[in-house]
Amino acid sequence: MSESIISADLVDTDNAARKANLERDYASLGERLDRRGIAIDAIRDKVEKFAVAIPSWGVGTGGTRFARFPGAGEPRDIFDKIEDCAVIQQLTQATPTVSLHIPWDKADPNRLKQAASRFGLGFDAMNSNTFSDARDQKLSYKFGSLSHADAGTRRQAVEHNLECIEIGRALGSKALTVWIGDGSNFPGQVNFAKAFERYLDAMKEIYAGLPADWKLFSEHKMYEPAFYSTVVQDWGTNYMIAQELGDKAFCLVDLGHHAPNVNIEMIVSRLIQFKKLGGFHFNDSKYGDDDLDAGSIDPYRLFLVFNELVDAELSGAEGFDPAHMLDQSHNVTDPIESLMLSAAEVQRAYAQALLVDRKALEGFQDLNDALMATQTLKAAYRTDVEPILAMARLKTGGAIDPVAAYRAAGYRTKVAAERPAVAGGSGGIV
Ligand SMILES: [Mn+2]
Repeated sequence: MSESIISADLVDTDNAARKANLERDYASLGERLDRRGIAIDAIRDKVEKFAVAIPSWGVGTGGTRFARFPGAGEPRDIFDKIEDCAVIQQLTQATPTVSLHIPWDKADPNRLKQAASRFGLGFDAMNSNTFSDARDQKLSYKFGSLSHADAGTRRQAVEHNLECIEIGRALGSKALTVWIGDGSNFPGQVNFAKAFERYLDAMKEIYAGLPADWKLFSEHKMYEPAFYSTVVQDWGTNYMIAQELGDKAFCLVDLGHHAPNVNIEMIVSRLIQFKKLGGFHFNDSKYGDDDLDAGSIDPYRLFLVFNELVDAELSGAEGFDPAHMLDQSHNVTDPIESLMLSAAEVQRAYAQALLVDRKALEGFQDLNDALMATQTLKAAYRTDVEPILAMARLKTGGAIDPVAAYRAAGYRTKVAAERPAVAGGSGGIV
């Protein structure tokens, strides 16, 4: 039995005050879904099993290149971060794993394992960092890492990734995510082809160090920190990388790493079709890589992404098993509250996508009935599935209203007293 950080009695009391209304709302939604030929309990079962990983760096306050305004009671180290992740999991029952970033979260693997298992948490993909210089690092990544012109710098970056795999092995992780900041700020600064060649050679060395049951995720990003060209700039380049490396290499789609208006759901479909979709970093954006909370700006786009995922799931697409993780930066909210709500937003998009009448949709597509086809998607998207999400949480031991229970518990005030503010701290947007 794993430990709970928030008192179970407090969660029970909060749930008890909301349970009768939830049961009425659930029954009413169940009756309406039944008319559409959908069994509400079957949808709830699937939502209960749906999980999204928490990035360790997400529980700290983020920042922009202008400033970072630390919040109260910020985690001081990875062990504080694991406790914050445990709170999120306790109240949402949707986030059973934590994704570590090395070297930010470097610690004795046995201690890390113990700390996580105390709360029943596991470890998701490992993340390497060759986009900033660690203290005592011999060679700088100012001008790149895996694609750097200097062989010694590339070697150092490869070895760091191999070390991440070693740490991950000890923790029971099964994947390495590689995102690099390599690129250029001026036309002519870098030879595109040579830089990509060097990157591929370096990635092949990392791939060779991958255990048989691991996956390697490469993550594309259009711009930033390089503002003219980026080595792994889009899904096309990412697909070439995964193809070049082999069967254990997959593309990771971070929703914020695309130009505005790019049709991300279509990218997802293509990657599924060619068996190279590795997983997601969920977040939302208005202008660029804003790293806002998942579903906060364009929940319909999130739904359309899940429409593709559910289509693949229901059609039994071969090898389809994408990883789900949140990757967002919290500048003005309590990160724990944002992450709890974002996990629910991802589940909401999944639940809504499960409601799409796929047989009807296919019929309208065959008849070229564009209006009814799009209305079929809208009918699913318009359905308020909140009672399904809340019931899934209640049934699995979480909170009907996670933010209300969290605030009632006074967790932030408590940790603010125990964790004195530290200057700087490790943040980061990847
Ligand atoms: Mn990311």
